[in-house]
Amino acid sequence: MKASGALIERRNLMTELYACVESGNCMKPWLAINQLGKDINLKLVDVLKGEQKGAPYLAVNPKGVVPYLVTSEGDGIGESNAILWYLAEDTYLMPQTALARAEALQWMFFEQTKLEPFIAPARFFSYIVPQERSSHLDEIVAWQEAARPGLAQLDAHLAKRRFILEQGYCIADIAVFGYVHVLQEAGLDMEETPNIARWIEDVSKTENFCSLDDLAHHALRAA
Ligand SMILES: N[C@@H](CCC(=O)N[C@@H](CS)C(=O)NCC(=O)O)C(=O)O
Repeated sequence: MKASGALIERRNLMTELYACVESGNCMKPWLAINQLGKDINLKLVDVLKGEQKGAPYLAVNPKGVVPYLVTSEGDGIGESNAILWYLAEDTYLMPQTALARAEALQWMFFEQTKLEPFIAPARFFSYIVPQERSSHLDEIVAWQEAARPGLAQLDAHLAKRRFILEQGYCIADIAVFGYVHVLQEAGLDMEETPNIARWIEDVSKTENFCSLDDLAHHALRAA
């Protein structure tokens, strides 16, 4: 698949990551890029201003969401966890065996089905646009309730190992970290999940770790 429009002509340029600030999904590829020391041009898309649905960005990614990676050959990749998979190829962030890769995928799908769909909107209306919180109170409570079983499963899993996979830190940690590390901003209580709290500390200490704030600072400088 080639990125549409003008990008088809833009081959052999620097790889570009289109991202917005304050997004756990956008933080994932940004963290992997930094930990792998890859040279990438970060392009800020302001979703609060609706830039993701404007013609210039739709020419890059017709799906109108971020994150989105455009490779130096003009190929476009959407979905944060698919981008992670692409970036991690042949690096230490990719699990080494077929079984471990399958386990990583299992947690990456888990993140997109049991955690992110509930933590992200609860956080959005509680933390990103708090002025809209009061008109979404019932939904926020429902999202918080829906997130709890997945968080409990993750917490029980992390009681037995330091990182998500036995072999150590990998893209599954990055995928799950994106929104789980900001669960308090979604109004969820970290004290209910002490093993997740410990794992967040451990991920935050990995080499060349960078936070959501780092992404925001870099994006705003690049804009
Ligand atoms: N499952 C996708 C979710 C992408 C997504 O919903 N991105 C949000 C930002 S975190 C977005 O672009 N929202 C703006 C919109 O939907 O218009 C992923 O993991 O990349």
